[in-house]
Amino acid sequence: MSAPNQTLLTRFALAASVFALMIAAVAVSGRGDASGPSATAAAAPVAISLSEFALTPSAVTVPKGGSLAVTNNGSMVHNLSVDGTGLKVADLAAGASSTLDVSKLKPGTYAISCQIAGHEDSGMKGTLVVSDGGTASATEAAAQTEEMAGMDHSNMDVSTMEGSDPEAKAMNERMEKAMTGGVQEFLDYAKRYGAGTIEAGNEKLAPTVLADGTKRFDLTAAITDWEVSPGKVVKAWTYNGRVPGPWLRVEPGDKVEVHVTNDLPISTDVHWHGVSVPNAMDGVAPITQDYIEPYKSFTYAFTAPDHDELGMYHAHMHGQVAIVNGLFAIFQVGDVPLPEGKHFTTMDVPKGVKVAQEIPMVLNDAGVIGLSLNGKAFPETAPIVVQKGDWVLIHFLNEGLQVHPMHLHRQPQLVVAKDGFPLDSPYQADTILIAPGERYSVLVHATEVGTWAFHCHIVSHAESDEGLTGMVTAMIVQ
Ligand SMILES: [Cu+2]
Repeated sequence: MSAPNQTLLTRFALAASVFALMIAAVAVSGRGDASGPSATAAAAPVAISLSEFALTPSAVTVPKGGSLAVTNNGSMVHNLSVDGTGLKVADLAAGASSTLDVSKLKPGTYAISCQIAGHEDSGMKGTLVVSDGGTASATEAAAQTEEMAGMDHSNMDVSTMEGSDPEAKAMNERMEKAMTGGVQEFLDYAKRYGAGTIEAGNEKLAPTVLADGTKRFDLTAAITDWEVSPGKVVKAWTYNGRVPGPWLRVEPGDKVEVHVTNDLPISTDVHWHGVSVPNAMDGVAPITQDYIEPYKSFTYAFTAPDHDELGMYHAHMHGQVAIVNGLFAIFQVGDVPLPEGKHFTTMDVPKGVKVAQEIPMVLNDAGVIGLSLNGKAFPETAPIVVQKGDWVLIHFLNEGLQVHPMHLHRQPQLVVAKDGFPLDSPYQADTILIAPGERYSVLVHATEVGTWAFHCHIVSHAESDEGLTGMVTAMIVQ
């Protein structure tokens, strides 16, 4: 293994221990003492959290006669069913809670799942153990509930452990192993990206140029298999089979045609988000056009604006499902202008600055794709590999349901444009908050050799009990 890899491993092993400490600090104190006075109190509901796409904890134990406190901590509607028993919590909106009485269940093990189509297959399944051993203490249940509320992705409780406890040692060993394994997988994927053997999104699609100079693109919307992370293949909603779909790029003033064929089972449309198009081409069925019904086509035709724009395109119809499941991509007119020959806090952008790489980072957090960068979740996220001294232009585009503060270690990001509009006063930052629908363009000067973590700083979007996850990648400066 090369030196940068070792550095990365060391760094992430360190991150693992910091994470463990953090959990120790925030987890509520005290496991219930079954012999204490609270043991005789009525059993409090045992907490379980629903999110995209997991039940946390995935194995939950409820004493005989007890109940489950079910909270939807995700961003989509979820429910919870005890399979084969008829017991079910009705659909819960994001943030909603409900109690599921399972007192009629005999001691034993039951399968539990979210019954919204596709959610069980995507990971929202687990087991419910109804235990025989009397009621759990109210303290324990309350502790679990509080822990769940504070720790989106964790069911660890190490608050009463010492580093010398065998249980703590075993847990730490598991965590380090998961963390190290994930990092190694990421580095293996980095090599495969380098070799071009991974099917990635944002593929630049060359137009067909018609006799009158019109640039014509063909898109097909369909449900296709898409590998989000190693071994996790989902039924994604895609343009031309990839997530994100093709990166369409034209010049100011170009005549453009985009021929869209709908192979989805439902009607669709295509909205050109942040792109100046005539009203009839805005892609909001049934207001500005008719639905593009299954197996039908529609041609969007417009003249690109006379100035640079950085937009996106996505389904507007049922966007809450269609977009987050993968129907999103970039539409760019011209370039994002750069502040050449200007001095900033610690950066000097030279005149005629040459951008070595222009890299889009399309964010998503929901649907079958889930927490992801360019349709991929760690460890299958593509690293940004650059040479020392390179200038890199990165476009963040948020197609998800939540805000994401994107943090690049060590190298500052110079924000040069918001939603494709060049800023009068570009500014440096190390963390850029991108809300749904927003685009930020940042210029990075890769001056420091090393493997630098690059991730969403909502830490539960980047870490889980299984190690790094979701919205994590790295900038590798060689
Ligand atoms: Cu995030």
